[in-house]
Amino acid sequence: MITIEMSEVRDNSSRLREIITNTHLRAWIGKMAAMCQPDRLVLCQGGAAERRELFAMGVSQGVFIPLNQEKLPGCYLHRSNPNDVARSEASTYICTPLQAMVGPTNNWMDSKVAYIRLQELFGDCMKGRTMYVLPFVMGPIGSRLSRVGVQLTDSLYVAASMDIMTRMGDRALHVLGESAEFARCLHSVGDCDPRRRYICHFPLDNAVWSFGSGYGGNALLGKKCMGLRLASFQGFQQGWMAEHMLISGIREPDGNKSYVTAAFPSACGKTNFAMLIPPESYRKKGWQVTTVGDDIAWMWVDDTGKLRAINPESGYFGVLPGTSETTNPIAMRTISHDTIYTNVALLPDGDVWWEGKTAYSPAPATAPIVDWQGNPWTPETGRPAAHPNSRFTSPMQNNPILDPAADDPQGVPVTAIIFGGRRASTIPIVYQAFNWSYGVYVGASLGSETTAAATGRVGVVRRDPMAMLPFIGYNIGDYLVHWFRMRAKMADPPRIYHVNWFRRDEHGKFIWPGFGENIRILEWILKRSHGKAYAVETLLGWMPRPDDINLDGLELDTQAFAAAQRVDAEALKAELLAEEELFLKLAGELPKEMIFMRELLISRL
Ligand code: OXD
Ligand code: MN
Repeated sequence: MITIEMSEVRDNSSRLREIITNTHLRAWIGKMAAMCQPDRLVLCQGGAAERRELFAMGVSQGVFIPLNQEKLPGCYLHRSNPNDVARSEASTYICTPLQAMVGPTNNWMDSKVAYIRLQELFGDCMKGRTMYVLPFVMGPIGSRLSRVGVQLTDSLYVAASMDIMTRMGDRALHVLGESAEFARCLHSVGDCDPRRRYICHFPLDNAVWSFGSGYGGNALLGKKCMGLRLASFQGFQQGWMAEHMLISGIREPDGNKSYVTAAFPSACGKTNFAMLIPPESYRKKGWQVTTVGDDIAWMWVDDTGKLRAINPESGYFGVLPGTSETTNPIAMRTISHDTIYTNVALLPDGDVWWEGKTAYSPAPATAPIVDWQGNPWTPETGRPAAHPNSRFTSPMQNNPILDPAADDPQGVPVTAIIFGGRRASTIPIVYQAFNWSYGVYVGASLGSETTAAATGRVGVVRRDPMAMLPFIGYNIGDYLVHWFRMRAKMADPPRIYHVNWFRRDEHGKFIWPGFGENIRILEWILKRSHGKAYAVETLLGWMPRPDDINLDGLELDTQAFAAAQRVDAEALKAELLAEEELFLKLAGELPKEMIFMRELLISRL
């Protein structure tokens, strides 16, 4: 890292000109530093030594607590402000000159008004603080879709996290060269007052200004802000797609490997899916799953008409509660070293704990367990020890089943797109859309029970089109039209499916075992996509006959599976009425294909 004094910025010193040769970047940094008035700037260059230095600095400043370095080498605990523990959708804005550009599902602010309001907040906000300058690349270096961003932030936690989540440092400046094309990401934790929290996106300026939060998607601006909101708008303009999707490689026993992408709302199991270990009977036959990405896919159609995908990130920011040796052993290995733990409980021996890590709460030892807020904790307190949205930040290189193509600029070909929600009733375990247009309708009408990943009520069904509701950086009507139109570019479009691992029986018990056993459903999905499996036509789409899913070794028999696949016409009618909530909101913006698809479904009913 290189320290730059404010005087050098003011004078545009020759040293500064040597360090940052790009005139556009230097001018922008100068302007932002003049507004924020940090004591100094630190340019991050990336690399292992710098990462160690960032953690050492964080420890001395109390930002990071070193964990037991024998058990968890290179791991640190960070506690966020208790009022700052999830994405703040209510404080998230798309700022444009015209409200019509952002549509009915985004908070809008006039860009001029937003800049004035934000300039007031950012004015002098870094006095007494360091401004970290973080150049980064989203996407494998050299990919046609990769994009450079530069984040300015007063948070050391954010600097260390961006180093894990993105390709940060000198290589980004190298990719940028003398170009003016980079996402301008300005960030300050400010005083972390939720009333003064703004996450403002300026898609027309390729810029994000985020104030008042140091947490996750509000603060790591490469992720949701640039990787989804700005990128989805650029994709619309330039003919590609930025989606809230994992990317997985699946190798079948015959050695053929296919890639699927899957869109699930936040905290619905994308990371578990991306790190799936098939049960032993499948592994023995040669099935293997590998991870390309667990949260974001950028996709384009190549010269042969095939949809290809890259993961723009280089790390995982995953939910911890519920993650264990049984539910996700790959994640457990991934987070066993060189990982930031945020808002988990601290055990007396310097290990960490969260609800669901072990079947039982850790027994209190001689010293007390400390909860995510730093208070003594016992199971009797009745409070969770870890925050329900506590997270890990780990580099993808830690993942023992990382796909060899995860860093390939050419990306991977997409065979199937899977939409999924968390639904206790109504929606079967799996069905296939009849065609691309109906698949877009299926994705657009996706419903899911809300989780702790965003502030607000948990457990209510919300319409979450393509799992992108909080992340579409422009008008949702245009977004859906873009999805329909992408079909015309493709010679052989991916097949589209819907899954629901979360259906419950009349006793409230999950019917489908989930996790590694999901490979049984993926087996049918791949066979279907390659034209090698049967299906029956139903109201909702193509479904496997119960015999078409391998249930060997499961408690669930064919009859129970058939019950889990049942579509109740009355429940489906209620579902269609519930979709009305979204359709009404989109009135006037709704592409006509959506209305046709819905009418076809109603007529099948
Ligand atoms: C995430 C989210 O952090 O979707 O990935 O909230
Ligand atoms: Mn996400």
